Amino acid sequence: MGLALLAIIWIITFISTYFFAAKTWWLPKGVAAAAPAIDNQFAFTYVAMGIVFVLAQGALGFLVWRYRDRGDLRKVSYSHGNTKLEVLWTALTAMLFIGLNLMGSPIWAAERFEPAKPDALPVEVTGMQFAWYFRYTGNDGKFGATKPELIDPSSGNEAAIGLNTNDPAAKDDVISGTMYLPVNREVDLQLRAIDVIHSFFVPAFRFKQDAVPGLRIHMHFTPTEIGDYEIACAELCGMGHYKMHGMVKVVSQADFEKWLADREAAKQ
Ligand SMILES: [Cu+2]
Repeated sequence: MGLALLAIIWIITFISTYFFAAKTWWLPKGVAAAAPAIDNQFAFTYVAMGIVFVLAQGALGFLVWRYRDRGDLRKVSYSHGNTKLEVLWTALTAMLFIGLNLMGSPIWAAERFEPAKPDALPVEVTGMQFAWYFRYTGNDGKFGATKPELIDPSSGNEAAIGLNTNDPAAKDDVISGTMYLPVNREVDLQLRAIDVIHSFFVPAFRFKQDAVPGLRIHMHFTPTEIGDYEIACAELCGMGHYKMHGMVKVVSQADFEKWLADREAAKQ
């Protein structure tokens, strides 16, 4: 019986490890400036945890077999554990956990807490059940005011985010259901949510941040490759959560300016 358990534990361990290892990479190609560092962190965590998993499951199978019922009638002695070993593996686990956090947090903190570059493009992202809206400042470089009482999700773009069209700064604001970004230019993102918590997730940018009602959260990142990338909501936000996705189109600076000018012209 002990041997059968050992075999089952080891077989499950090695088969599941094989399937994880055989799929060498789990994310789409990274196309943002911070992506290589995040991928390194991801790969390191993945391999370190894989080794821990295989060693722990290997030891479990071995010990199940080693201390199997041998059918003799000797009195069983109960062990209260081994303090030295417990201190050792608790310390090792803590080191791994805290170490991974220390390694990873500067990558995220740089996007979150360091200010964006002065020439960064300000883009406001508003999440609502169940759509994303993207707002650009227009020529004045300023976002117009919004008012909660003007929010009307059932109507078009401007009212959906509660834009106060009487504010002069709001006149040239461009609002879009698709995100356009110029390549290789930093984006100064401002995240808002109208109703519940959403999470703005662009796997290709390795970027994920909650959008929280009542907060304006600043983050910044730099897309590095022209292309279309998927946006998903990564926070279970209601019945329509599954369809709350969008596209970000990374284009050349010239194409971006043209798109913005066309949108601006369409407002006149
Ligand atoms: Cu959502």
